[in-house]
Amino acid sequence: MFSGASLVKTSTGRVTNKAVFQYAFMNGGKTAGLNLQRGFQGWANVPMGPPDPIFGISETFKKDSFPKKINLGVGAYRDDTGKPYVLPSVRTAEAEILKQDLDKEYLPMTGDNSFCEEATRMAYGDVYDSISNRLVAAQSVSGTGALLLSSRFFSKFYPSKDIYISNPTWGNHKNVFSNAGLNIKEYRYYNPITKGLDIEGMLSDLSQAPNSSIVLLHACAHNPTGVDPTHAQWNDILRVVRDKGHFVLLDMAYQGFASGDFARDTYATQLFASNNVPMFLCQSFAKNMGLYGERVGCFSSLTASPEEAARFESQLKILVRASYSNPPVHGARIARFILKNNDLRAQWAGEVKGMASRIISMRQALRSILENDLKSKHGWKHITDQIGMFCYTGLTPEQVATLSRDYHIYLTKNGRISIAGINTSNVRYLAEAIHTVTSN
Ligand code: PLA
Repeated sequence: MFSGASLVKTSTGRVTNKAVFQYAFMNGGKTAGLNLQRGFQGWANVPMGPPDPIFGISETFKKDSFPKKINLGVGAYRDDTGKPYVLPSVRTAEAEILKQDLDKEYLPMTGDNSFCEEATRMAYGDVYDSISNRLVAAQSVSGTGALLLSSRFFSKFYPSKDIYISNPTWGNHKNVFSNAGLNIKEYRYYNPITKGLDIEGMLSDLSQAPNSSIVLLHACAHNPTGVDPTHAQWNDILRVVRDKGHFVLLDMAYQGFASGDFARDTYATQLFASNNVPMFLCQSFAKNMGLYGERVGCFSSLTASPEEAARFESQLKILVRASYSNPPVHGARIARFILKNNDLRAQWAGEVKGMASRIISMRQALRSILENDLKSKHGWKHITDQIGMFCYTGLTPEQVATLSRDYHIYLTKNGRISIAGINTSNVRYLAEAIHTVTSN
């Protein structure tokens, strides 16, 4: 590999010893074909990365030509014919917006303020009016974008760099926060034996975490487990968080999907906000408005005073400006239109209830076929106990692999299935496949 060093003396002399040495090293010493006029010689040092555990499944699914294939990987709602669903309220809002012949000017760095106001009012519910003068909100690039802003703010300004996430959690949490240089720590959350919440483990881990740690909590409809704390358990979590002075990051990607009712899903948000816990909230309208690819979300920070809010907002703008300058306009217009129009908003609430109900009926159908028709010797009560879009089935990675290889049924390796991908036409095929792979 030292052969690179002898190549330094070029006619132009522009290539440094170091650059040539690195290139020679990367190529195992082979320097043939080097264009010595250029400093950069290609991405030979970039290793092949693994496919995304969730979106990678959608790519594999698309390539599969088997007619009965089922995608239970990504949490994207499908109607009972298996088709993506654009909410009628969204269609109406879009048509009305089109009639207004609006321009395409830049939004402010914090986005559509009127959308942010409606979004946060919906998430903080009755508490909103008492906190609005010290709440800083910014339209974000959906829920992930809100998490990204959180991560950047923590890395720049928060004293502790330890973030506690539930075990298990949505896989991308780790990526977002470790990319920002934070240390990922886990707290116990799910008990595989009871298939429910390990509240003792969770409270104990949060108590043992250093004071002022960041704690990421799912506001409702926990992904991937479908297991949420009860109100009493949320109160216990609040107690520990306050005792320890932890900072709460609430990820709210599924408002409306836990109970079918937006207001009922705000328990955690209202609890922390009304107790003045320092917190960030990351909202997504991907699932509840079906605006997935439009990337509509809201980041908000509950600060201690209007003066602190002003300082926080000034830094948030600087962060946004350097990241993507300002957020996209179309999706936020749709969401704002629905949120500000009483009739359409009521219609939307009905549509979300409809999606939540169809998911519940698919949970019941899957469990019933497994238990009553196929007489599975395993217990499947957790399918109907768990809530939201997902069921954490308990299937092993091997069983998951068999399902995709032999049955063309795709789900994440951790055994999570998106119930929204099940319908009356495929539920029996799915149940039979699950029964077969769990019978051996
Ligand atoms: N937070 C949680 C807990 C999520 O489950 C998801 C999406 C997001 C945030 C981000 O969503 P957004 O950026 O689209 O608003 N989780 C999906 C999709 C639905 C994904 O992996 O990106 C999932 O299948 O888990």
